[in-house]
Amino acid sequence: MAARKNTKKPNIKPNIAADELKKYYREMLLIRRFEEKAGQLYGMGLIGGFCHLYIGQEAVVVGLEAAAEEGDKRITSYRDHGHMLASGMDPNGVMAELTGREGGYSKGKGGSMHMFSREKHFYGGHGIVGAQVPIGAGLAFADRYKENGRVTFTYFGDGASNQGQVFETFNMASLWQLPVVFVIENNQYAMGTSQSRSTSTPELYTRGKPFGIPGEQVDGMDVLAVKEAGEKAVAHCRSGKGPYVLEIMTYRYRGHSMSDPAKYRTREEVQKIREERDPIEHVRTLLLEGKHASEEDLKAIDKEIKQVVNDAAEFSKDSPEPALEELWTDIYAEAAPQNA
Ligand SMILES: Cc1ncc(C[n+]2csc(CCOP(=O)(O)OP(=O)(O)O)c2C)c(N)n1
Ligand SMILES: [Mg+2]
Repeated sequence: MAARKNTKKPNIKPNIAADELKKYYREMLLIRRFEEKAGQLYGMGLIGGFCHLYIGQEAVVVGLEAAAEEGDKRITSYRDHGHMLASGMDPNGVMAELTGREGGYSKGKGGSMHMFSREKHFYGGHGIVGAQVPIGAGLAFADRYKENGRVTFTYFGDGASNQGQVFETFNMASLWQLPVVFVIENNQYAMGTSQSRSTSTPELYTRGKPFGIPGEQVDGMDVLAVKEAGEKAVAHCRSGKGPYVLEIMTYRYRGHSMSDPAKYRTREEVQKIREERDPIEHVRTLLLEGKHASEEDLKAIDKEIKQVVNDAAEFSKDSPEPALEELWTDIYAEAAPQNA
């Protein structure tokens, strides 16, 4: 990433209320602390299988959720815990699923990459790179068909953006003017492959251009910039003009998954971005320097979030593992969903 140094004097735009900024601070902090706890539980052997953490990328999902309205949908890859929390899913249910417990969103049978919530319009959690992109267009197709004014946020990575099915989807989404925001979370790496080693044209926001889809690159370490771009994209989709591409420049601090030794980048690279570009620190500075919150106010928020995350871990430990008979349930749908 062109790690731009944050030299600008913090300034809250007049249309951003301090309460709103505190809300984003709280939401980003929840994701970070939740992910740190998930990392710890993984280390203790309480989470098994794959686990991809979202630490560093929090402003992307929080900014876009701020631009969403009730009933809008979201779908993403395996790096999905942040999206679930930002959509309002219960941290207890997410953590219990990570630890394979009955109280989890998929009754402990899905794990990190396989959680869904129709109530919060969250459609997963997909382990096959790029697979969620056509599905996201399908969700938008249903909304277009029903003429209900809803928009679908379809998230995918810089690596996934080189997949063939993404271009097929762009073509159809544009042809049918589907209300879908294609969100490319450009964290610059696809597992151990940097973008410069894998991608012929790094300007991913232009990838929709051959299909007539407008696109924009956004600073993903600035929650307000993400929100603003999200609002523009959503307005475009909702007004019936078809899809929109947002390439959001971000960075993941942890390895690709818990088993990644991260030999493809230096510690200094990570450290530099953490120090100069951290999205949570950015909002913290805005709040403090703008005198919209005191150190004590922020400490109180930290304490509150820590409690929510500890409670989620406790809830998970207390929840039993699924019974053996559960192996034979939830295999076939009982009825096709009508009003998803
Ligand atoms: C079709 C397919 N190919 C390869 C993989 C292995 N794989 C898992 S994640 C990943 C990298 C994807 O990177 P990116 O899209 O940038 O997302 P990020 O992990 O950075 O969020 C790969 C190659 C897979 N799961 N599915
Ligand atoms: Mg990536």
